Amino acid sequence: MRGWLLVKLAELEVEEIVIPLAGGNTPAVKSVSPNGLVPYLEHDGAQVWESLAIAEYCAELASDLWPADWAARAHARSIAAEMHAGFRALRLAMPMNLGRDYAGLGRTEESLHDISRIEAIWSGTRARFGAGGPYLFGAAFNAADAMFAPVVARFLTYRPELNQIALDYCNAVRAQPLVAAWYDLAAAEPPSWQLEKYESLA
Ligand SMILES: N[C@@H](CCC(=O)N[C@@H](CS)C(=O)NCC(=O)O)C(=O)O
Repeated sequence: MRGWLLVKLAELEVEEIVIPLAGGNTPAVKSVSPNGLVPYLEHDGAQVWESLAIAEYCAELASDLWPADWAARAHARSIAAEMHAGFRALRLAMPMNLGRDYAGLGRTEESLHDISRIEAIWSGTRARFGAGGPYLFGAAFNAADAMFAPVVARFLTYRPELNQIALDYCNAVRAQPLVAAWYDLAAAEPPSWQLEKYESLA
């Protein structure tokens, strides 16, 4: 989701190759991607993997993916890097599955700790840089928002208790046209792509 959003935001001309995941170690992914994971981008002779590296690559071609102000840009890079490297407990307890209703599931001590840190990041960023629009840095949905989009998707599926700032932010991200398009694409996936371990949680 992150890589796709970033490439779309930067309007790169790419051929999309969709590989149904096996839930880890998918052979078709391993055979094409250097780290054996998606997202993986090939563009104009460059090979880029890891979503944060894809964010930086896309921002070289579309500089407005990071905020123009240097302090805001530093903050955006910091929270994007924190997201990229962290929140493992949240990821494990609330596996991403769009459009499901798993309200109340996945609330472990560790995942709730991650969630409160995310609330603090979103509240602090919105308070300092978010005037003028619903996203982390205001009116433009940028690379930091794209990096947090899968967190939003988890919150919409598992519905942990969130403060109003986080709830409003989740709704704004869900309504963003590219995010909405990703949800539509996910809803259109054939049932054979679904993984039982993620479908049997409710
Ligand atoms: N740190 C990597 C994480 C990528 C990752 O975990 N990708 C998962 C899907 S979201 C994957 O490729 N899984 C392979 C599989 O399920 O076979 C990034 O940010 O790009």
